[in-house]
Amino acid sequence: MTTVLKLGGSVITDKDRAETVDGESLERAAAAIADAVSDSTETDGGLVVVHGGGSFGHPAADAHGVTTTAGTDDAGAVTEIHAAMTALNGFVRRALLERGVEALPVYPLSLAARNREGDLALPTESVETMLEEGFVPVVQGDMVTHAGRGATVVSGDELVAELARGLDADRVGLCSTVPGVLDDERVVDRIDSLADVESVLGGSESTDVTGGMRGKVETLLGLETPASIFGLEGLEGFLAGEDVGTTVG
Ligand code: IP8
Repeated sequence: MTTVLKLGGSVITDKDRAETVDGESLERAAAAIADAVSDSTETDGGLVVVHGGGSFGHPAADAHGVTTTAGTDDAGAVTEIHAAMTALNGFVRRALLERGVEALPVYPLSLAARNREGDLALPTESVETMLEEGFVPVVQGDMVTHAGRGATVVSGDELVAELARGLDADRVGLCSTVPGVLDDERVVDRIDSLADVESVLGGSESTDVTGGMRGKVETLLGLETPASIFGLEGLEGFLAGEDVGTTVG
């Protein structure tokens, strides 16, 4: 069973304070991952952790006017945004390493690229070999070079989708700040098409250059593998193989 899990940037950072980790949430997520990696047969085929930008990547990208489609030719700007994400990647890996998880960093800037149509190419040999060797790859949302546009943002959600396809993953999970896609207070169990939930999918309140919940659902609907969106309280259950939160696709 190969699992791709995204830790939302807004889960592991304080989205309202620049470059600040939400220590309690990160510790909780790292503990759930460490338990799953040491105990659960669900993650026997390997676990890939992807993380979003939160208060690290998004303000940096916003300051340079860069999104997944608006690019920059300024290597300094690209490096600054990349460095913010690399700093967060370091916090995530440290929390995992402290719990005995053999976490290694994956930097899409040096690995992936977009063509003129904006399609992402992400070679997976490196991640595959990490998994075969028992490591847990920790992949950051990042900047990538983009044909004709310099470099653009690649969101953790896009990376999750590419990795799920490339690794033929069995399970995909997005750990978010909410317990699933919400219709008023109620968690929507299942989403099969965007039209089903158009009215309940709002934007994100904090600075988010990559599309909020609507973007997540859209990306996940394109996958063969059904994906779950859930909150931190659902992470242990997800890693134990349970259906938690909202299932998309
Ligand atoms: O939080 C964004 O990743 P996301 C990455 O998954 C950057 O959308 C660089 C802002």
